[in-house]
Amino acid sequence: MKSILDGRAALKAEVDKVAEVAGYLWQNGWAERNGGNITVNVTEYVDDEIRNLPAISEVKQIGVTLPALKGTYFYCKGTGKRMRDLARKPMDNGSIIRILDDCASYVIIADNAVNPTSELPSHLTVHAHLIESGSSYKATVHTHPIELVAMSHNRKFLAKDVLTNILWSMIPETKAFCPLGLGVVPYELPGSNKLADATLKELEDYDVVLWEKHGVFAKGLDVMDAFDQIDVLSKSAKIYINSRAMGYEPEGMSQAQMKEMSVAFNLPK
Ligand code: 2HA
Ligand code: ZN
Repeated sequence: MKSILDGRAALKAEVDKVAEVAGYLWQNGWAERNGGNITVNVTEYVDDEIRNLPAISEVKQIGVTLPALKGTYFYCKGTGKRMRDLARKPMDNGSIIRILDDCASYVIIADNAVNPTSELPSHLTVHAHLIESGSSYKATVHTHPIELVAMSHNRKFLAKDVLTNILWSMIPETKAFCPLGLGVVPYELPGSNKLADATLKELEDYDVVLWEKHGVFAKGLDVMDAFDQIDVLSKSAKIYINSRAMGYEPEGMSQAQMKEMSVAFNLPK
């Protein structure tokens, strides 16, 4: 079957990265059933031929008006689709959409009429803010990492930057590769506007935010970058939990050692 990716190496490479990350999410046990979402702004890979492709769906409402998205295109995981299936067949379990000129509606253009994620309004709202702020970030990922979600069930970890400091102190790389730390969004109903608004606000200060008793939401330069930041935080959470399972509170790197990291790697915090 003909695909929009045929003969478009750069666009295909982006979708291939989504498929690779979807496989990692499944292998890590972070993506049960249809859990999680990925959206990527692929506008920079769109040529005139793509701009002229006919819609393969009716016009659908986003639910919000986002002027910054005029003329943009996104790869979106399909609603109800499984990450483990997307890993093998990204264009059967996701689709490419075109935002229409009213900035409030969209159509699917390729390859199949797979309806995008139910979380589309919140993902697109984040993308609109990224564009407005001149960010070069192009990807958003939502997933359910076991250890980080487990830690979100303890209220003492939810105060500002408590978890950030614990996770940074478990292994030097975590601060180097997730230099803004982990924001926290108190529990809200999945898919709700309240969850979207709280996430958007927290993403002003962090690249990854923890949704209490649910999962994480990350933004990144590309889907691999968003995944890597979740992965290093998750690694630290595993080290913390393994230490506790051996019967002790892990010592953690000292504040001086973490400061030394910040100077050596020119980190913002
Ligand atoms: O779309 O994980 O929270 C599946 C989800 C929503
Ligand atoms: Zn979820």
